[in-house]
Amino acid sequence: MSDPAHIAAIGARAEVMLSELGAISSEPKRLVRLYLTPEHRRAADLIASWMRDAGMTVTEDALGTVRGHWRPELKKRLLIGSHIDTVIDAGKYDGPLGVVSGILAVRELVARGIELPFGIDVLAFGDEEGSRFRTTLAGSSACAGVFDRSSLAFPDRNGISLADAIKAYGKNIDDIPAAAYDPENVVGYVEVHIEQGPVLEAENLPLGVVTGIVGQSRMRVVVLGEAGHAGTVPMHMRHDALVGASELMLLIERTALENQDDGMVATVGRIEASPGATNVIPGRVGFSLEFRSSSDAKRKGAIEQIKADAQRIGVRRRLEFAFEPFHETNTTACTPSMQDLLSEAIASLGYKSVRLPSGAGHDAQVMGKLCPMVMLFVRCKGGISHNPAEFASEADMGLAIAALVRFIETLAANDAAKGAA
Ligand code: HGY
Ligand code: MN
Ligand code: MN
Repeated sequence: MSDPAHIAAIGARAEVMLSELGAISSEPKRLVRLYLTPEHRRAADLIASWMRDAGMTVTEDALGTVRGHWRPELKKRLLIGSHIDTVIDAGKYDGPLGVVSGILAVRELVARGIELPFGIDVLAFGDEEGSRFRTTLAGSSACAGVFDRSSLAFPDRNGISLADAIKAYGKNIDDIPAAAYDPENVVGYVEVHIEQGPVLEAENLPLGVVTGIVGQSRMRVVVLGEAGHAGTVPMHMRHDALVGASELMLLIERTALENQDDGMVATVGRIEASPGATNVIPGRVGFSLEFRSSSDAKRKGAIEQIKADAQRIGVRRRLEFAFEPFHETNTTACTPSMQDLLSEAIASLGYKSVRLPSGAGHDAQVMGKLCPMVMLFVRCKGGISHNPAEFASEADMGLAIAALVRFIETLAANDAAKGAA
């Protein structure tokens, strides 16, 4: 599969599919597709139809992951996947590119009548972003056998629990354990994803091989002070929860800036102050906080630092700070031998590639707990993502799918050679 016209045609097909999928949104003016919603159902049905057209049988597990099975009779499975949920006001490539790449790679294998010693499951996970519930990576966690059942109680903003949403979607939480793969039967997991960063574009390269995915800690911080009359409470007598939260946020930024050698980042993405009136001193603030770093120790150290800072602010301002963690994943290395196979596959197409870490989280992080895992990054314009301006070219997507097919062929040849040995 090195004919440039054929590769270009596959990239064009990917673009058509991603545009069709990208049109499935709960809002007319921006892309919002949340886990276990009617939009998730419509997207899952569209993807299932593509999988069947490509010659796969289709099932869905208890967490709504759509699974396309090619050569279901074979015990050994290569898993290819990514997520189909989105952030709020998303781009159309983050996630779906990995599912469409898997489907088009299987189409290519079928078209060429290629025999493999393993079957392929293409997996479309419904919850990687964590945009609806505080969970994240729910679908891949179930496949990897590490699903945290306590997250079933997590409510969405309307108070609907994950368990109730799963039931409303037509699934049964009792079937969650059955979603787990047996590691014995899994050859590995590979995920094609836009880079969501500037490196490949800066290097003028279409593709990159991911060395590892940074660890993340996500939590909710609640600040309790005292609501009061904005006009009558003197400044020195206030216990203003929003000012206290703001002071901590500047220290959060400083802590991340002091840890740049590990690429530490810290973000407060969402905040609410109550009672939320112009003339009332905020008595309660809640905000989301996440830290990421290539060093797990540094990341955990930074969180302890921030808790100590909060303690000091609390004493001085007579505020209480509570930290409610809800997501933790350690830095996960991609399997070196699979990285090499992916680099060779790209080289066989006549392209150089770089190896680079991922600052973004991915389903691959969890799948790495189940089996050997690797990710293929695709250049994206300006490194922009989690933004409707997100863009990957047809040419680069075509190359990614060609490299994926070549990767699968080499993996099969190595597997067969091992088996023959
Ligand atoms: O947040 C992330 O890194 C991913 O896009 N969910
Ligand atoms: Mn994302
Ligand atoms: Mn993603």
